[in-house]
Amino acid sequence: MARDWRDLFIVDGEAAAPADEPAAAGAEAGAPGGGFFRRLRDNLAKTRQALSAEVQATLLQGDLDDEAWERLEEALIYADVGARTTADVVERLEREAAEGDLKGEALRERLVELLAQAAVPGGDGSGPDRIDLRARPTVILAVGVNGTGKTTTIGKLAWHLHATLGRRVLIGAADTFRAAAVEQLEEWARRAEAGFVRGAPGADPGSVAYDAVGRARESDVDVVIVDTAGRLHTQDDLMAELGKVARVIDKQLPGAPHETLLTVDATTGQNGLRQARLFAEAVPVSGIVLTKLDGTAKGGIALAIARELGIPVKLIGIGEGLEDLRPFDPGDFARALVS
Ligand SMILES: Nc1nc2c(ncn2[C@@H]2O[C@H](COP(=O)(O)OP(=O)(O)O)[C@@H](O)[C@H]2O)c(=O)[nH]1
Ligand SMILES: [Mg+2]
Repeated sequence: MARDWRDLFIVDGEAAAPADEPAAAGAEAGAPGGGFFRRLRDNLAKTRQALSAEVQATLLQGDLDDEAWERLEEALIYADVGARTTADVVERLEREAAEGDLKGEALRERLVELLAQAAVPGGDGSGPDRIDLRARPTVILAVGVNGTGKTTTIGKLAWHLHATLGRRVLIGAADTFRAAAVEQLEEWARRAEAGFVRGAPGADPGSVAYDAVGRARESDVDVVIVDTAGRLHTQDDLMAELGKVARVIDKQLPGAPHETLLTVDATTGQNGLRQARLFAEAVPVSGIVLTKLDGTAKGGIALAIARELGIPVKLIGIGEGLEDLRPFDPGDFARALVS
């Protein structure tokens, strides 16, 4: 489970399998990114208050009857956890409670644990929720609907790769649709001390991606991040364009892109889940970046995406600043939602 930047990335000289603790092992105090976690908790306070009130009233004090479980289900669905994920989690909890030895606080703790497991595809904490940086260069393709925070995320990610891991980063502006988008990205590249490759206005996105990866190969860059346009006129358009960008990158560097990150705006709730599904049909998405968890997001969507699409959330964003992006930690997240 990713906790800090070094846990998220797989680097040279390290096995690909995650070797850390199970999600629910509570290491809140003094954990890396503790300030970030506090802010995440603050942002999710409304959801947590609603959910923990429900847990208190139905699981800890009331009779554990059908109505109690239904109320818990409703509360989780209201928190954006999604119908399927909610049903799975509550059924499991209900069964374990009926079997006997789970009651009181233990019930709440088990709920947190089950939610944390639901947040990782495979459900057992062994999901591919890390980003492998061992290929040189590693190519990361960023996709997502306009406005979800793709460009901002690229900037923050580039900055962390450089500042935390000392990686040489190059950003390719294959969102050639709007000049302002290219300038915004260039400004992020400057802040992150990353190289920058742009095309002529209206240039073919594939050719910009091709050039960016080519330049990275020549100049000893470690990580290339390619921004794309998020127009969603039709599913066919999107498939054609993103598919082409990915193919062209693979032509320049066989096996690339190594990572395709889809940004999802957490405030869009179940609609974000639908968007994610469309993109996942267009390109093989390997990870989700859930942005805007500082807004009106209820948060449960992080769990719904992982469980219902089988794609791990790898990063979460809680603001517009450089430091406002962090590796996703299912255990921390589930605790922030419930307890
Ligand atoms: N509050 C908040 N705003 C964000 C976050 N990520 C991005 N934004 C803002 O969302 C808007 C759209 O972001 P942008 O990166 O341009 O989205 P893109 O169209 O997908 O590239 C910008 O105003 C960003 O500053 C986040 O985590 N929290
Ligand atoms: Mg953009």
